[in-house]
Amino acid sequence: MRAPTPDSFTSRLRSPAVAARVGLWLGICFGTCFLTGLVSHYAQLPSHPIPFPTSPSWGYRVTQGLHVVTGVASIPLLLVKLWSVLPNLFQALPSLRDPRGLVLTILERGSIAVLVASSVFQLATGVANTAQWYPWTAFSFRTTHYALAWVAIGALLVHVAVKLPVIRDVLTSDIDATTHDRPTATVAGALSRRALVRTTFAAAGVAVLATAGSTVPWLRRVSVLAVRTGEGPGGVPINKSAKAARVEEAATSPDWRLEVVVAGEVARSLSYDDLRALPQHTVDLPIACVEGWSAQGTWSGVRLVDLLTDATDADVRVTSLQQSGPYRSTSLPANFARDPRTLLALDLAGEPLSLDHGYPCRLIAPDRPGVLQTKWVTRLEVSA
Ligand SMILES: Nc1nc2c(c(=O)[nH]1)N[C@H]1C(S)=C(S)[C@@H](COP(=O)(O)O)O[C@H]1N2
Ligand SMILES: [Mo]
Repeated sequence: MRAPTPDSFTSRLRSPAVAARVGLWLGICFGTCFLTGLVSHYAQLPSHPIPFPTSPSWGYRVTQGLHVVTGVASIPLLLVKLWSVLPNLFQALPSLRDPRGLVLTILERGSIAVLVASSVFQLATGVANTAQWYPWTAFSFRTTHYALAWVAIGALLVHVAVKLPVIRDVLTSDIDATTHDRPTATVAGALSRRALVRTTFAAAGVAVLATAGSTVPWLRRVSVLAVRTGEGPGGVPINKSAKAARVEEAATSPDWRLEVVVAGEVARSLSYDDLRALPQHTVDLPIACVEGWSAQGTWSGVRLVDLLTDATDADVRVTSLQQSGPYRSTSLPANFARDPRTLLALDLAGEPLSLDHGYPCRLIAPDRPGVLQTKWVTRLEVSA
């Protein structure tokens, strides 16, 4: 059997006209996904050289929702894009008599190989993450997903730069123009180019609707693929349960105390009743999980800044009862610690927190990734 050549592919649909139209939207989705991913990565840094804003309180909810939605939309777009350019994979290399052409071709194809591999990796790990499925143990999701995002966007920029003349030409011509087609791409497909492009965009739209319900409440009913249904005590889903975190006993013990540590000394030690006796405040703030789901809650409790009375402008380490796991303890930047909306919440929707939502008390701060909204808090440490 002979390997195919580009001429073995005869469908008119596999054309630069289709590739560029689908590619344009893929590029828009990828770019949005990249930028919102940078926001998420920055928000999760333990301290911020430039403060991350605490307003609007729903900012991270929107950027992370967009991150997941544009990533999901990219999947059908990428599949059709790859299908439309498949013949190029079988292009012969220029001969050795044309060394310059050979080097350029290898560089260009190399950058495409990197682009395809990193894009597939980003989308696959991203989707696995939204499904809370972590099949990898050998690497940290966040570090790897972040590093490869730069690889993918770099390779994408090279690709667009190389193809710019063709892209510009086909996007400004009629979709059925044949100027840039391969000579053998002459057989009409089952549908027109316009119909293929429209079907692809529709598929991307359906993929978005099927997942966006984890962020957009009124879409919940159509989002068959949304992992989180919005169900849970107080209308907020539960991420990690008290049982899974192995804190059930410590969280319900009468010996539980909230310790406020300043300069290495325990400055205050408060019981649950002590916390209840302090002035209580109510805020409406979302939990916006990095995995893409989010939900608004009405939280009541003690303002964090009231607990830190004489503390300075320092970051605050928030530690839970959990003994292990990456989120047992988080760093709360100074501007978040001082925001009057940042609470150590005791209640959700007018009821004491359920054990799974972080009883006796949990952190809730505006515009903060869900992963850093520490539950089952037992210690606040002012670092400086
Ligand atoms: N101690 C502790 N706090 C935690 C977690 C955890 O694993 N341990 N998970 C975080 C994550 S990933 C999210 S999205 C929110 C979810 O809060 P909820 O379960 O109350 O919705 O809690 C955060 N707080
Ligand atoms: Mo999360």
